Amino acid sequence: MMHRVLITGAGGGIGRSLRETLRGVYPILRVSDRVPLAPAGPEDQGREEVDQTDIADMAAVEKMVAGVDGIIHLGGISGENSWEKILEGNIIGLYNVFEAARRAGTKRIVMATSNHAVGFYPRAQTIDHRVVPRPDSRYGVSKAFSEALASLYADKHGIGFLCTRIGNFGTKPIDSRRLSIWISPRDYTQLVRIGLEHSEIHFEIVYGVSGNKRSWYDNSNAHRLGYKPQDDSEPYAAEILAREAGQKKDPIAERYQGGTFCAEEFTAEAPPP
Ligand code: 15L
Repeated sequence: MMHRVLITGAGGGIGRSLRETLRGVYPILRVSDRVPLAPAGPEDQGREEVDQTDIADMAAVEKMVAGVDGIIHLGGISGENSWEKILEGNIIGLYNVFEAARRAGTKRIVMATSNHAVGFYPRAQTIDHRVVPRPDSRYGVSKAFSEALASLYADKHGIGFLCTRIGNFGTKPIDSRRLSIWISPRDYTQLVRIGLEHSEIHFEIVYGVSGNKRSWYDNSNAHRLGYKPQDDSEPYAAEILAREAGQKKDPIAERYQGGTFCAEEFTAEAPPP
């Protein structure tokens, strides 16, 4: 039973959206970020607790997770960055959240991993949740690490994990690459609720994508857990493709699922297989 649910990284785009869509779903929603958040809303719409924590600070993280039944972990760095920043937010910060959750007896974590953990798979290939990671960036490596750490904490400590490899979250797809990886707010809310409420989650990886006709993913693991996406990027396709027609594109970015994350800092002499 989820009584108090914590959202880390609640000041980011996905966090702000979930704060709205999960309002009143659980008796108490605790929202946290390292930057100040909007104050708690009126209690009659669902009780909120507002917290400010830097996840690199273990003592603060222990206070943040106290009394929490489930965590939606969105905190950390959400794109490519320097190794120092990735290390602080996505390796040390991530470890602090999982370890503090273990000490506090938290039973469920929904983790925002990313398509960039597997970004070097070619677009011509359909991949499922069982492929080995092919990170396309330091950020992608940190997301593969998050899946490995989640697996450890599931097997060794019995915390149930739903790792959602998010494609691109937004109210609509923003370009042709995102036609394949887009997820709408209502579909992501549905996945998060499966992660928190499904009775039999040990360690699962799913793709955080809507039911896109152009998807590069076999998301059967999400469907097995009950996910029924309501949205598809297809109605946006004609307009986006017409807008991009004739645009010059980077061949590495175009060849791989991770797009520009693959092309940035690329120095190999030939494209990988
Ligand atoms: C991600 O993982 C990022 O958090 C987001 O900002 C986008 O870059 C997204 O991937 C994407 O691939 O579009």
